Amino acid sequence: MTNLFDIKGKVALITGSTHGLGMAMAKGLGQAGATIVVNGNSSQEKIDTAVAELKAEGINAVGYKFNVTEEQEVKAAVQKIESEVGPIDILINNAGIIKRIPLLDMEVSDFREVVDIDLVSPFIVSKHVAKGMIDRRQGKIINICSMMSELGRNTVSAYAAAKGGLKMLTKNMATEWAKYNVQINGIGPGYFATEQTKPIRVDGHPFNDFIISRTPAAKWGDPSDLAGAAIFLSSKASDFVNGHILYVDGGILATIGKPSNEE
Ligand code: GCO
Repeated sequence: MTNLFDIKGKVALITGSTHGLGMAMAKGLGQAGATIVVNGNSSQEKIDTAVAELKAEGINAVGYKFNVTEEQEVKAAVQKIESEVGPIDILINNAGIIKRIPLLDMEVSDFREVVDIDLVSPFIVSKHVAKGMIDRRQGKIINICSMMSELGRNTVSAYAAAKGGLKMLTKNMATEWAKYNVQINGIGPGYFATEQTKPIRVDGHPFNDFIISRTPAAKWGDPSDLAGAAIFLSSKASDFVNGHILYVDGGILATIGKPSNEE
């Protein structure tokens, strides 16, 4: 029986993968044999450091600096990657930001910046990568959604609007592209221990205690917990899965939670 989860030799572009969940998924797919194309836009040094970290684990990795919100940069980068590395078999739209600001205090520019990076850029990057996947009649696109694709929370309205939209964009990509044997799905991470959540995760922070009580697994996720879902949605094992958001959340979305006096 062929290994349904075999992704050896596949080329995987992961946007925003110099750190955090993107780096964790890069390690997961890389350790499973994929060639990793690291992307970032902050600095070439961060990209080089991330590539070196992956190579130190025996992973075949290269890095490309481009701004995922600028279509001409994305178009040129995709062409460069596909000529220098090879056709992109797997695209993970991971790049994203969050701004924790109450709606009434949020500037329109802040709202637009979050939506631009978290929702519009997956559209831009997917549009240019999908063209080759459609021609080849094969490809995997994974959009990194969120608990906020399903639930609201104080101060993260722009992020929730973007991640809710990304859930529906995922379903529409599947609607338009599945007939070309391209599978487009999402991963919805729960609350993970990353730099992005550090400000709300410190011991004694009320939100930290809340998440521990609200998560049936009673802990923050470790970024390495995402590798299995990423490998599944990048491999033959998910060839008939489309438009699905796979939540890796320790059970948060399964429950309304419990009173503080219950175990
Ligand atoms: C927050 C967190 C969340 C998580 C994740 C949950 O402020 O609520 O940062 O946004 O990072 O997106 O799925």
